[in-house]
Amino acid sequence: MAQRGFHPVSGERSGRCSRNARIGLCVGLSVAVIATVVAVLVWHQGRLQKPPPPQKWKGRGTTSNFSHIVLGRCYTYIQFLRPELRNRDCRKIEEAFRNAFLSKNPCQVTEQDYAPLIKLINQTVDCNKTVFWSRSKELVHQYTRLQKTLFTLEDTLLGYLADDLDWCGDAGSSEMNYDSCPLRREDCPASAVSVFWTLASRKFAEDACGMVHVMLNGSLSTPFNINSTFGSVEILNLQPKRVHTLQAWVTHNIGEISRDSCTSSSINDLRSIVNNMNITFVCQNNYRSINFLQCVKNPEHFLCG
Ligand code: DN4
Repeated sequence: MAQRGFHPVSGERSGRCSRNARIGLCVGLSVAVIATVVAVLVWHQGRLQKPPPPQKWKGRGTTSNFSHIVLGRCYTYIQFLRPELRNRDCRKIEEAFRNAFLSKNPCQVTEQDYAPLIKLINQTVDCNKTVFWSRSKELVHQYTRLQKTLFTLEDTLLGYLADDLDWCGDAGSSEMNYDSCPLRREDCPASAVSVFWTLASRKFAEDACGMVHVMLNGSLSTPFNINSTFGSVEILNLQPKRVHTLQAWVTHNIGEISRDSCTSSSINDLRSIVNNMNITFVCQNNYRSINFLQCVKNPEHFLCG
């Protein structure tokens, strides 16, 4: 007969063995239960602690499908509009645009944040082909769409990508804020969008050469507004060593009394600023080519007969 407490074959003490096994099993089970409870608690806590909602601003939120639009515009531009840029990497360009403002307070985005995007695009406009504008967006783009050798900022890849879009991120999230973005005049003067346009406008002006043009709206009492981006950024960043003449086309809405806006006081202000920079100023009232374009839309008007 086997001795009590000894296994008949191995000779080990079977009583202590089963007690140790039970203790081990108990400890193991307890650890598993505690781990499960902790995991459930952490998971539950995580569900309760959603990321804080993005900051609320007064302007429209990021344009829906922002990334898709930018990518699509980029391919359209390099494939069809300006195939000379076909070696640009649209995926990298779209990514650099997004990274400039994502995960950041939209009132603290800097020009430096857009530097990688600008570097990737790297486009130059030939001398004599730069066209600025102020308060004449639709007409100037109708004109450059026909005169394909002329470029407004929105006819360059950088401006083309961003034209009419809104965008902003949020410091507490890696997502775009589709609900609201800062308004330039009410939330912060230097929003992600505003910094972009000021930078793009400055660079566009700095790079201009030869004779440059500007289309101004003569139907306004002040066709030249010193506070506009043209008046406060572009004019001041023309390089007199590169630009010899600024030609202004002052247009009037068809059917409105056509006055000689080139002698108006705001255009005289522009003339003084430009002349002080040692740049020649030339002004054309109701430039004929642009009149023809206006008449396409208003063929019945007696001035178009
Ligand atoms: P404008 O006709 O007074 O302004 C044209 C549009 O651009 C308006 O919707 C402006 O918004 C908006 N805008 C102008 N400056 C900024 C800025 N810094 N940040 C955000 N939006 C802006 O003419 P302008 O002389 O002020 O601007 C036109 C000139 O600047 C052109 O020669 C372009 O090269 C360049 N630019 C173009 C654009 C664009 O295509 C934007 C900015 C600058 P709001 O004033 O009605 O709020 O959108």
